[in-house]
Amino acid sequence: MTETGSEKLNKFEKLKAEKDGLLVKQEISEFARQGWEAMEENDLNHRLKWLGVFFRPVTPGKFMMRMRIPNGILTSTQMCVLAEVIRRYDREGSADITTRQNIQLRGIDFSDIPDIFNKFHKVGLTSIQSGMDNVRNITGDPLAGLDANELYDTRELVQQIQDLLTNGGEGNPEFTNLPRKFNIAVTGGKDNSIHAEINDLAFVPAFKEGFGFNVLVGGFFSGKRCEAAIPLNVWVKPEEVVSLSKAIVEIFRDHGLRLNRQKARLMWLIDEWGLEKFRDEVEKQWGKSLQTAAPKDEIDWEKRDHIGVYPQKQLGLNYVGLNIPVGRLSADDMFELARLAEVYGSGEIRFTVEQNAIIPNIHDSALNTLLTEPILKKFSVSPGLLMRSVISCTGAQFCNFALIETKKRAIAMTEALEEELILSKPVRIHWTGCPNSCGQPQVADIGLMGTKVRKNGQTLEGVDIYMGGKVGKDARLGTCIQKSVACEDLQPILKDILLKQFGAKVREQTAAQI
Ligand code: SRM
Ligand code: SF4
Repeated sequence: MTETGSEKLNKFEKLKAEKDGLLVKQEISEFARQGWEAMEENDLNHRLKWLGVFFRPVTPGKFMMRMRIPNGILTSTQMCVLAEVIRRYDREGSADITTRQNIQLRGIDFSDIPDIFNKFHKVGLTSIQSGMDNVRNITGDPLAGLDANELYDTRELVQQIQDLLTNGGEGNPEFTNLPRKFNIAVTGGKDNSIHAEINDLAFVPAFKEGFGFNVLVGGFFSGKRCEAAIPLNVWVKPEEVVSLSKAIVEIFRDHGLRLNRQKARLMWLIDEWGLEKFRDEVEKQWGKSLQTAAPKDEIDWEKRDHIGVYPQKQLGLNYVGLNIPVGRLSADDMFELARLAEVYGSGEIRFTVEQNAIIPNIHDSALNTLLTEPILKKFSVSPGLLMRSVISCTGAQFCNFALIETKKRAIAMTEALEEELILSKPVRIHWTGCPNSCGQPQVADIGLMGTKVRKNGQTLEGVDIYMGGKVGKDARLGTCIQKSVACEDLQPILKDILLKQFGAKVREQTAAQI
């Protein structure tokens, strides 16, 4: 059934129609003066997210701020500003690197928010339009401009798309009422380092008339349905990426389905129209003829995790990938990363979708000293083969959707398994606290999705186990292979999977054999 404007709107459509989310930007100083307790419910719970400010029902009064870090790249000055923000809140202040190469800040007092926005503004940071029905942080190749094998440096394109959609970070009312969230990724390397296949819109390198990108559309995860993106049969030149992104977001904004929020992501519109009509409408909106896709794309490599020390394309320079277990940072950690970037590199820090950090532009002569820095004990360049790949969403500590605690559990389980087993290769284990799949269990070697299980008459925290996710070349989504495992019973099950399917060996046995 096709939707019409006269049919009943869902509650989010109503609240957006009553007042656009971006309008709270004008009101934030007054809100902060009066206190969050005095705010109207929809402003507090929903519209603040248009500014990247999230009320956390789990920690009322302690807010989360979600930034936009295009291509996952920050300067050390920006990192210090973010660190200063959370330092005020002592132990309650923390930050997380997210699965979209981004940063979220926690423990924030509401009354400080106008001042924090001023601080962001001074150093070119923005948190605008990072939540609710907006385009999320735009991901790009974490090695852009560093990798000798890259085909295209994605940094400028990603920044241009963000600037267009957010009006240079100030907020753009043209794109603040989408039917639902929208994810965009641009990759210029051969290893699909940003999971193109799980974005609503992705550009992957491909040659036709010179270098350009094939376009994928409709990838998404939700509690109801998960789909890998499909080829739109379009190839564009780099200089066309921004305008095509705009046209596709406009199509989604103007025609995306809005009645049922569970069926509002782009793929549902593609289903309703069919891919051919969708492509035709994109062409009309773009106002130019679309070229058909290049016959093959250039995603030829297995995905790299960037942990370790690697030479850059610039002779004598290196990038160092640090493992930040489950992405969690304290203010001190952030100051320290900023210091390392300044002392040893060029004052730049990058994030990956694996919730890790990269410090680029380190001269050969500075490498050895950098590797003796104490923080590298915490954020290792050569972590265990499970720790280097573990990923976790926020989970019950701060997220009210969560069915289980994730981050602490992910670290404890990883440590316990590494103690028991010797691995011969990294195994990517992703934890996610509920079916929303922010921790992307479907792309993992082993994905763990939080659920509640009944055991001996009790309700316990548990997981559904996913396997078969493949990233990089020929990426595909994993599926659920076992449901409802209580977390207290999980370790031996994971051990068994690692032994039988990933070539792990029991530590004692190996020791005895030697
Ligand atoms: Fe997510 C909602 C955290 C990446 C699918 N996600 C949420 C909220 C905002 C729910 C809430 O209000 O509490 C979570 C905030 C919790 C908190 O306090 O941190 C949340 N999502 C995250 C992050 C922080 C997970 C992480 O630890 O890294 C990631 C932030 C990314 C960013 O910087 O913008 C995050 N979320 C994702 C991804 C992964 C990705 O983009 O590659 C997905 C699956 C991909 C996708 O969207 O297609 C994802 N989040 C969702 C969904 C399900 C969307 C749907 O169509 O149904 C929700 C729920 C919703 O939007 O209604 C959700
Ligand atoms: Fe929260 Fe669920 Fe997303 Fe985890 S997957 S951050 S629990 S919404």
